[in-house]
Amino acid sequence: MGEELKLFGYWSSPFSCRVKWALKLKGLDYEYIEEDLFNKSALLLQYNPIYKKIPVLVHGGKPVVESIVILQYIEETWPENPLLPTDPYERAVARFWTKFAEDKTSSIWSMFHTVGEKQEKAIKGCLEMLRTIEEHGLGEKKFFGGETIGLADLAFGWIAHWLGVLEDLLDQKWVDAHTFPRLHAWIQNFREVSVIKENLPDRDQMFLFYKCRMEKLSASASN
Ligand SMILES: N[C@@H](CCC(=O)N[C@@H](CS)C(=O)NCC(=O)O)C(=O)O
Repeated sequence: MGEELKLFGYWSSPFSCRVKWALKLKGLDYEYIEEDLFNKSALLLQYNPIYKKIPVLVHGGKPVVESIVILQYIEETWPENPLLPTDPYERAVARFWTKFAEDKTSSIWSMFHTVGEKQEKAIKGCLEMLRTIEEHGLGEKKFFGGETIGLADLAFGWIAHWLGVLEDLLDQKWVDAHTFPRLHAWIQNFREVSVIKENLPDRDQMFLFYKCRMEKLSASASN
């Protein structure tokens, strides 16, 4: 299929980064359109009328929404440089962890969108999730699906970058080589992949972005 590819995204969104990484791992050319989430474009609303969220991938004029659905669409449409193992059992395992990442997203994401007690609760939930990944998800493998980066790794990508920004903001350290040795090694492996390394949002910009957001949340919570 030689049709035009467009990605509607937002610079700091781990959901749009997942899609960007997948497109680049597949070596696909696409046009990136940065959305203003505070003043959404008519096109975004037209393409994603149900959730009105980014990311949206538009392929030959047809929109695909929801980041994990988009990743699966990309994998099925462009099977070269596969994001899933070939063995059916290994595929099922990789899909399980992708689903696990998706199922936990909203509770994890609330760490970035709450303050005070709610945030502490969300952090506790996140640490439990990280413990599950540490004990059951990675084993001795470099990535979730084996020796090469795949779907589940992209789904957990926020752990490798966004979580560290939150640690800095709250002046806490949750993931290190001692507490989460496998996860810590996975973070290094993930960040070493050149497509990932070259396509992570700027850390200082993210720090300021989330700092500002949390200050606003704290101010409205105390009013
Ligand atoms: N489940 C969605 C989540 C996407 C999402 O939450 N996108 C946010 C940006 S990080 C968004 O568009 N927010 C705009 C809004 O909620 O109005 C996915 O995986 O694509």
